[in-house]
Amino acid sequence: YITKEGRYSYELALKQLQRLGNNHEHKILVVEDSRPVRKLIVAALERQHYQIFQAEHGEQALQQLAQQPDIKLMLTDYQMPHMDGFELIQQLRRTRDPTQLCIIGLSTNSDAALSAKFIKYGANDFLLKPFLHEELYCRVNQNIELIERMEAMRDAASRDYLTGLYNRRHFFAHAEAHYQSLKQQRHKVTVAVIDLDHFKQINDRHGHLIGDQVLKAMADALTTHLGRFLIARAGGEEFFLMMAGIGSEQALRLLQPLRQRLAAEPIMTDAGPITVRFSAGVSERITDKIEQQLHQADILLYQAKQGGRDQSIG
Ligand code: GH3
Ligand code: MG
Ligand code: MG
Ligand code: MG
Ligand code: MG
Repeated sequence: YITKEGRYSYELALKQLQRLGNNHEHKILVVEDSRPVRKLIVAALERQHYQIFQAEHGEQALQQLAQQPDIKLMLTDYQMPHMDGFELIQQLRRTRDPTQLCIIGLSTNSDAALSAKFIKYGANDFLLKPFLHEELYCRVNQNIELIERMEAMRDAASRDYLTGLYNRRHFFAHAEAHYQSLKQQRHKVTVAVIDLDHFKQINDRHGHLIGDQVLKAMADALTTHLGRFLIARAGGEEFFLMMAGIGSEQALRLLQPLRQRLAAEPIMTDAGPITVRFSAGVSERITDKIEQQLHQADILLYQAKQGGRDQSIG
């Protein structure tokens, strides 16, 4: 392994080896009509343990990507039969931005404008043929790292830091689109707003840290019992649930085991066992807008609180 300064580094080589362990998780598509060049690139990347897919031209590449939607990086030649590299990139960029698919263009020294053109059409990077294996690795690894970092950032932005559940923003961004497609398919959809009872007392009695432990345990219990639905921490000690394909009667039934479990098994905290109860408002689709349905669930939640808490109303 050669460092920036051109020296061999044992430490970097070791790091590189440790990275290789994860490379098999990454799928790379190599699009190149020249068989010898393609074989060369494929062999080099396979030595790095990446999962490699191949295509001889743009059309084949599109087929491969349709079959393997989790391919994250594509290396593509320019001149190819049927569909060239630019047309391929242009088509792909209509549906996949660089946070979903990284593209490295393969250009040649004979046309100096090619590299710039690749970038203009939407490639992230380019590689001049012929290239050293070392440069291929550097560019591929760097682009894979970039995509991983972007995925981590996207995930962090959509989750609640304390509980790891989706946050309010993700719920609305995701629920709205999903909501419309469920409506078109005439599927039922129910939302529930769940709020812990007298949670403030737990904080007041035991402190915020213990309150946090209770919130985490509640999130775990929600995931265990209702993990197949979209669950979000809406804020504080309030949670949203979007249950696709489920009516409100069934939703009320599905909340029962969670209620029973929380009543029967106190949450183990650093301040000892604490029993939590919750109130819930459950609303089946009434209008086109998820906000209105949530508002309806909120009204029912208020009724549940007024009616003595520890109950779900649908
Ligand atoms: P009710 O049964 O009417 O819902 O009563 P409640 O005490 O649960 O509701 P209230 O809205 O009065 O209090 C909610 C409390 O939740 C107040 C707030 O300090 C606390 N809280 C909000 N976010 C967090 C958090 O992230 N951690 C902790 N520990 N407490 C939080
Ligand atoms: Mg070619
Ligand atoms: Mg509460
Ligand atoms: Mg309250
Ligand atoms: Mg509340």
